[in-house]
Amino acid sequence: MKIISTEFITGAVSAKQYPKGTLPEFAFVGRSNVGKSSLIKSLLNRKKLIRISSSPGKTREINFFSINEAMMFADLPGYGFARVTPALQKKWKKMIEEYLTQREPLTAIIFIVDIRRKPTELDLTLKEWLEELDRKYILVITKADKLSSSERGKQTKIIKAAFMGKNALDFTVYSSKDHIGRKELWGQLQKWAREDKHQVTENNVDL
Ligand SMILES: Nc1nc2c(ncn2[C@@H]2O[C@H](COP(=O)(O)OP(=O)(O)OP(=O)(O)O)[C@@H](O)[C@H]2O)c(=O)[nH]1
Ligand SMILES: [Mg+2]
Repeated sequence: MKIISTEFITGAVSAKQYPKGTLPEFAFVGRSNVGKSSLIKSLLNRKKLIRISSSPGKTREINFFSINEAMMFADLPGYGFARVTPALQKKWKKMIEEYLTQREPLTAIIFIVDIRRKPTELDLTLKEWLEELDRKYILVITKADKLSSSERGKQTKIIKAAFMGKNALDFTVYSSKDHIGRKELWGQLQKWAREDKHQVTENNVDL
């Protein structure tokens, strides 16, 4: 994918603040600190991006980015961040729930998990929930650079067995540090954006 333009559209804390949805949209969802914002930066090939901070626990709103005016990315706050107050955790949970239940132009969730971790309760709950809501998702197993290739293979098997449910469209093993999997994931995003019959875009997702 040739990135011609990346535009920060808006930050939203509730559905009425969401931008008008006229583009196929992908939402980046996962535990706090798993690497959602880094994944967006890696995909867009930007070291810095407005509203994407380099310190963890910092995504506090849903940030919308338009890519080539052809697709939209939504960067969500993480769930399960231990170091924020229960009240704030509750607020974030509500924000994520509202987005997942109400956002119409959502083509697929980019469901991100850490390659080093065993499937956690919270992640499994999210997967079940996406299935209940009938939301499609692409599993991204990130931080692959943290493991040797043999460990990578072992962990990938375990994670896939836990998360590749009926609503999983695809999966990619990724590293935002080394950009492993970047081309593959772009191919998947373009494919699913193209196949999203709800969204009509005159702009080209196939650059
Ligand atoms: N080595 C390595 N580090 C990564 C990778 N992806 C993210 N990180 C690091 O993990 C930390 C968290 O990354 P973020 O992208 O801020 O995580 P996030 O999921 O957006 O976090 P919240 O917005 O707080 O939920 C940062 O220190 C990143 O540099 C990766 O693929 N490899
Ligand atoms: Mg973030």
